[in-house]
This record gives sequence, structure tokens and C-alpha cells, in this order.
Amino acid sequence: MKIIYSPLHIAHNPPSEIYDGVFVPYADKPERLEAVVNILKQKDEFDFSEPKKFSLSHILTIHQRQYLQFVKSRSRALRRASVLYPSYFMTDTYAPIVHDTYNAAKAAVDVALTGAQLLLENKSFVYSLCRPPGHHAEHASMGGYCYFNNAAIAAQYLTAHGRVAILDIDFHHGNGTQRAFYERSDVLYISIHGDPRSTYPYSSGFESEHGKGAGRGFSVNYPLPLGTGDKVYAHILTKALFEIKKYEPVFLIVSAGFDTFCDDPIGGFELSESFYQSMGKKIAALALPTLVVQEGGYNVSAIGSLVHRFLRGFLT
Ligand code: Q9C
Ligand code: ZN
Repeated sequence: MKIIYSPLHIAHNPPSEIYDGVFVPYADKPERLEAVVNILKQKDEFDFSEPKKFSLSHILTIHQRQYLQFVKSRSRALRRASVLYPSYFMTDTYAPIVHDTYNAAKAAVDVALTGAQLLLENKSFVYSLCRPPGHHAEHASMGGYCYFNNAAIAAQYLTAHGRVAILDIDFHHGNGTQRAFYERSDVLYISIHGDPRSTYPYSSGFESEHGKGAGRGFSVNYPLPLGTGDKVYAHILTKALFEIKKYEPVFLIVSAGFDTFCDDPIGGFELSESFYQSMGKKIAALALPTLVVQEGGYNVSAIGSLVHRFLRGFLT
């Protein structure tokens, strides 16, 4: 099984985020991804590659040019110990810029695009270990630990070759991804997430959001209450997979967050460790060329095992 990974994410390491007006330790730590890499490298079935470098034109299919330039120039201009919270291009206080933010965010896009390109070369399954994550990043804004929308950029790249379904199973609604394709029918966006009335990003992910114009019916949201466990989640996942099947996509992108785990420090669901394997298995049963893009998951001591179980579901 192909795994795409770049060590450039490690230097993107903001010391803190602002939560409820106070600085708290940053949840998207480099150790998250390193924990995943350490577990997968111990097994023979995973074949690691570094990403190829893609041109910035791919980022510009989803993001505004001034926004891209801003992330790039402001990252580089910062001294190493500095942290920037600009008063624009930022929807919340959970995605500060540090010196290496641009390099890491650009590498994460390359990780996703390299995976997408492998699908075009007839690979049936690729796991793109992206960090920083992407699904909260919008046309001209960063937020929720996200800068560039890795999954949306990869989806857009694949649309030249057929319809794409995106299944977003991060605990949080992927506002950026939904927004990017909200008025289009060539990309189906389906998300299962914590009810936005009580959960970040608060302003999107409601059941009433179906898409607009040509995109009507091509955004599907399943908000679930805090405390949702394996049984209810499995039932909703089956519904979501049925919708994907009906859509008959050529490619599937999974925005995979592991912050749905019962012991996640941020998420509010109660999924058990063993559930992740059945999740992988159910998704694999669609038998579509599939790119999995890493999003959230903040329990550093659990995430390696969660990802490994999820991938085992695809292998069996
Ligand atoms: N300190 C992703 O999972 N809320 N982003 C943080 C706790 C922001 C999550 C509050 C959550 C953003 C990709
Ligand atoms: Zn999340």
C-alpha cells in the first residue's frame, strides 16, 4: 500500500493557539504525524514515498492568489520564534503562521496531489499523510489548523478525469471543502461530523445545507450529537456510502480525521479503537480508486494505531 509523506511538516510547529481568549498548547503537533509514520514503518505492507513538486497553479484552482502570496511571504518574513495572527485571511485563532508554515502547507498539497496522480496511474488506493490538514481552509482564509485545502485541490485535479466523491469523516465539518464545490455537480461532498450548534466550525455543516444552483443535492451533511458511538456512526456511514454509490463517482477522496475517537482531546464522539478497521473495510467495499487524505486526530498516543487499523480495513 502506497503512503505519501514529507518530513517538511515537522518545522511547522506553532507553540500555541488562542482558545477562549487564552493561549493554550497547539493541538496540531508534529508528533501526531510522526506517531503514524513510526507505526506504519514497522510493517512491511506500507510503501513510503516522498511527494513530487507540483506547480502553484493547482493551489490557485481553490485559493485566491493574494491569499496564497500572503501565506508565502508572511511565513518567510517571520523570524523563527515569531508567531503571526493576521487580522485578515484568518477565520479563527486556530491557524497561526510561523516561519515554516508555508513550506509545510505547500508540501502537504504536494503530498495530496502526488497521491491523486497515482490514482490516475491506476493505483487503486493511496494514503496521503498530509500535515497541516486542509478541510477548513477556504478560498481566502486559513482556520482550524488548515492553510491550503489539500483534499479540495486533489479533488479539483481529478475532476479533469471524471466525477469525484469526497467523504469527510473528520469530527469537524469541512467547511472549506464544501464551499469549494457547493455550486457544482461534478464533485459530491458528504460529511459526518459533530453538530455545528455545539462544535467547531459552528457556522456550517447543518443538515439543511444541500448545495446551490447546479450543486443542489451534491453537498450532504450528517451532523451528529456529541457522544455518538460506534452503532449510530456505523448506521450513518452506511447511508453516506449508499449516497456515494448512487452518485457513481470515478474517484473517491476520503478526508480522514481520527478526532472521532473516544479519547480524542478535541473531538466529542465516542468511537472505539476497533471500530476504525470496520470503517476502512466498509469504505473499501465501494471498490473505487481511493485517495485518503489525513485531516485531524489529536491523541498522539492513539493516532498511530487508529490509522493502522483503518488501513488494515482496506487491506483485508
Ligand atoms: N483548543 C481539524 O480537525 N478548535 N481542525 C480548537 C480546542 C479548533 C480542528 C479548540 C478545531 C479545529 C482539522
Ligand atoms: Zn477535526
